[in-house]
Amino acid sequence: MNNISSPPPRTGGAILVDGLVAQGVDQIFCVPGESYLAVLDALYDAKITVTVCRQEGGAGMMADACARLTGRPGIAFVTRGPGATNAAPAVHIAEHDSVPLILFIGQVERGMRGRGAFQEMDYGALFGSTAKWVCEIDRAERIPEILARAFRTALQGRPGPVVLALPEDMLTETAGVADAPRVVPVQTWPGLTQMAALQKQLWAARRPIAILGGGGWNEAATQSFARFAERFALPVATSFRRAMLFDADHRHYVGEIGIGPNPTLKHRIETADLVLLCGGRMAEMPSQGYSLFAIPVPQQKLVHVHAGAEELGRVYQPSLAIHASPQAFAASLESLQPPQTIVWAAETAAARAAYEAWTERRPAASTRIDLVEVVCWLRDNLPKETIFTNGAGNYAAWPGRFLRYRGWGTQIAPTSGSMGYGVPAAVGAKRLFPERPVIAFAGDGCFLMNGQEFATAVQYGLAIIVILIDNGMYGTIRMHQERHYPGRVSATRLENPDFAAYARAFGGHGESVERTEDFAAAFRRAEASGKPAILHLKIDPETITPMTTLSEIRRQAEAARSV
Ligand SMILES: Cc1ncc(C[n+]2csc(CCOP(=O)(O)OP(=O)(O)O)c2C)c(N)n1
Ligand SMILES: [Mg+2]
Repeated sequence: MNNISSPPPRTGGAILVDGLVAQGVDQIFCVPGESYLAVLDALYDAKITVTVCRQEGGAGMMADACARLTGRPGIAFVTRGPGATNAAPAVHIAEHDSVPLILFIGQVERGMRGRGAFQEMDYGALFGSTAKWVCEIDRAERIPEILARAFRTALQGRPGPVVLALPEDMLTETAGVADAPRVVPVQTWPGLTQMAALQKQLWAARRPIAILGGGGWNEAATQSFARFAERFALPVATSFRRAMLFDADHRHYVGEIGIGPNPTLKHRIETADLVLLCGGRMAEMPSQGYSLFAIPVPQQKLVHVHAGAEELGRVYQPSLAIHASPQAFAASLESLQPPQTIVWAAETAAARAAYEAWTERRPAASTRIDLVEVVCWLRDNLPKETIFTNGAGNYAAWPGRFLRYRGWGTQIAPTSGSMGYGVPAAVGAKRLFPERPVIAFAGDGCFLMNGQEFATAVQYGLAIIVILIDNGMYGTIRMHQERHYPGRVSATRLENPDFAAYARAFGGHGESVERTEDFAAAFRRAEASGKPAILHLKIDPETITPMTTLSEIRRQAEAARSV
């Protein structure tokens, strides 16, 4: 018997796209494939901005960047087999960095599955260890159910990636089903007992410090935490590449605990009597190779706040575990009362002074272009709302140390250390916020991993500015090589193109900058061009970190060998 109130039939492609609209999706990033033509067709009429990319890794990273800025799942569509494998880095990044991402993959027709059909793959096996959930939608009528669950899974608990495979013929079959309502993720609230225990531990502390990290924050949560830090005069550090969780200009901000941290900050955490770790996992990079806290029981009192119950006690057994999302926890902090006398107030001021000294401009280490000066110029001259992105490489140490990330939504950087992330992340961010300046830092190695997405920036008129830091090598690996195998340079040298000409060939603005004093004017010309731009900075390969040179690393390694 017909149900007279059932919605009119739609194709699977239309149900899916309407469902995305119902979830509030307004940006998707894709590389097309014949496996999901029905979705592309439904997008033709939809109120969704579609960005067609040059490689699926780039598409996934753009979606990931948008997710970091909106808090809603980033959406990428790719084709089966090679499209899916190309997108794998984005799924890994989203897993490591706790970013909600939904990757849709076209799949072979249902009746052909298991035959090894054209580009067929088992996505459960491929993404089984990285995605939070992998599912193949086998009937169009189940799309609303599975889509809603995908949004919930990506957003709830510890956020992360979900992969949905879409058999080609499922997308063309019709079903009369209604869209699921917009998912509002549940926030996990801390219990009153735990907040009271936290207050007690704070009142007993003499040298406390907070460390912010992880995913699932929003602007309001960062502001609530800042108010709490002010009321308690608490020093606040951020975890590896999570600097945007706390305004670097704030008098309680004391720096990032990541690669090559300020030694005084590291010491302060080591000698703290209470660490309030909020949202982060204290994985290998922030924990300095798992050496900062004793395992399994840290020497400091550790209050660990995390939205994923499975993360609490995963490595470190905390003195107080609080199963709460950053948003709920930050809101709950309003109820805590600071002690009448804050005994650590002078410590907070000292920690801030140490941060300021650490990030102070310093004399150029080389006569060639000086990255300290370049980054300090950017921090002094760009508006507060500027978004900075980067990928992985030693070049990222300069913005990591000398830039000031001034709050929510200003930094998009992979804690997973995935090269090639900075350029697509900048394209995604600029697509979302065309009015905000978006700057991508990239090494010569990093840039060419996804540099082709510069074409996407040109195609959509997205005037990102890439600061391309060229030392003619995979510098990070060369540094490790010199440490472990001094003088034996193997597979780390790069012969590079003229990157300024590359930018111009793509229809962008490109310039080489040879001297520090020419940077500011070149940057202003890049801005004024109104086009996506690359500023090609050929740095002295010797300046391998803000602290030391390649020759010095080699000399020390050789000296250590000869004793
Ligand atoms: C996708 C990926 N491949 C390889 C690595 C290993 N790796 C880390 S840094 C690095 C070199 C980065 O080179 P470049 O972008 O030129 O930056 P530099 O270190 O020279 O400043 C490599 C190969 C990685 N992190 N990610
Ligand atoms: Mg390099």
